Amino acid sequence: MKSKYSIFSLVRNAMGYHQGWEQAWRSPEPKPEYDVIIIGGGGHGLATAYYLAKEHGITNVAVIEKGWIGGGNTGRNTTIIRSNYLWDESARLYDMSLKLYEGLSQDLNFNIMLSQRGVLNLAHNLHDLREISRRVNAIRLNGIDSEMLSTADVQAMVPILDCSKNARYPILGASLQKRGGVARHDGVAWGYARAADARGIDIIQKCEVTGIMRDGDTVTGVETSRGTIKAKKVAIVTAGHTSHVAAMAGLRLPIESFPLQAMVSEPIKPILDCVVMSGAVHAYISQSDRGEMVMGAGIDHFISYTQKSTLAVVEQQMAAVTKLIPILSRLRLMRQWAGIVDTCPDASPIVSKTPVEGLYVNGGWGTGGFKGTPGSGWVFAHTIAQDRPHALNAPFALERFTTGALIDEHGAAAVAH
Ligand code: FAD
Ligand code: PYC
Repeated sequence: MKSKYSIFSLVRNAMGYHQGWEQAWRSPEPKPEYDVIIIGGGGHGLATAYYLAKEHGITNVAVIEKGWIGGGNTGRNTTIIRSNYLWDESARLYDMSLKLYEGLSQDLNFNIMLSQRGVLNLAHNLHDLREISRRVNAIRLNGIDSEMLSTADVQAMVPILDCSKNARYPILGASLQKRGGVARHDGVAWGYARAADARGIDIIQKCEVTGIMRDGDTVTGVETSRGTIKAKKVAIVTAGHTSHVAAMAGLRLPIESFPLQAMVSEPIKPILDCVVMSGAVHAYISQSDRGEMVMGAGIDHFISYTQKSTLAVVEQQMAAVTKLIPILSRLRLMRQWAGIVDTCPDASPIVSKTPVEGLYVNGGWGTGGFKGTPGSGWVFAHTIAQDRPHALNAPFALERFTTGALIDEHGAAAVAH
């Protein structure tokens, strides 16, 4: 069959300043009322909308986004995907998410550029080595791929790492999850948006939720910068602003918000074909398909909503990264940015019903929610549709902060918090 996309149409489109381009999703006016309103058009909100339609046949749904879809943490993260979490509850949720990622391009008919290039976590001392091997064993007991590498294995896999005996950060070994890797973050948001729109979901951008309406203990809708919209159910999926938006409904959440910074270098030829993380030196690095070295740090040390990047983080970050991979000292940095991440006391997310009937919350994914996007959307859609959690997200309910059944994943969050 002859393709409608010839070289001439490519040139015409390139010169045409988007005129005549097919819209990937509609831009509808808000309706007066929906069955479900999802506040937040990041990956998690869009995935929730998609699975509400696909798995539960609920399509009278609006995703309300104050800026543009994917403009929050979804478009600011460093795209690392993995499921090497310690506890059974997390292992099940994150690995289900990874499995969804593995079929996502086909499911959405949109290339999310998943690249399972492997994720390495370095051990720099005996304590790291013991901790990492304990983790590898726990992960394997959950049926998830994970293995230990020796120093020689690490050196063979990443020749540019300084694995010498007198290195500033000696490398005694590493864990490897081969199924881990990266995916195109915008692609995930766009893919879900397109597929949700095709199933009738309204995606409403440049519309800020300014209030959540209640009648006694039941939610009734939202106030927005474009007027009041009624809804039978409202879902808060506003990473970075979860506690602030929940407070609009009178809820106080155990969440603190911090900036998390990352940066990329100028593009260079391929030199690194896996993801390298080091919890001990709070640094991680991968190479994007465009050739940029993508590097990130731990969270800033203070609570803030400023979303600013700082020189101190570049200095710390580059000091660590150039000791790990000395040849990078010749590179120029190109961009640096920050996102605001919501962290819970146990470094695990909240995917839950709330004490307000018809109000649901999905947040607190901290520094690690990109990998959770498909799984989070899937279980949250189930929770909203059935008004009860799925077995996979039941342990991540708000109640754990009163029962004490915390899921401490500080070690798995590793680099970041
Ligand atoms: P977001 O994409 O932030 O979406 C929330 C949306 O809500 C935003 O678009 C926002 O504009 C909107 N919103 C907020 N308030 C309102 C309102 N009042 N009305 C309407 N809309 C509102 N995770 C990983 O797994 N791997 C990584 O490598 C990784 N690296 C990271 C690096 C950095 C620098 C950062 C900042 C984060 C990183 N993360 C990573 C974490 C990950 O990005 C997040 O956990 C995840 O993207 C959260 O997705 P989300 O859809 O919940 O949030
Ligand atoms: O969760 O893998 C992760 C991660 C890496 C960098 C920030 N978060």
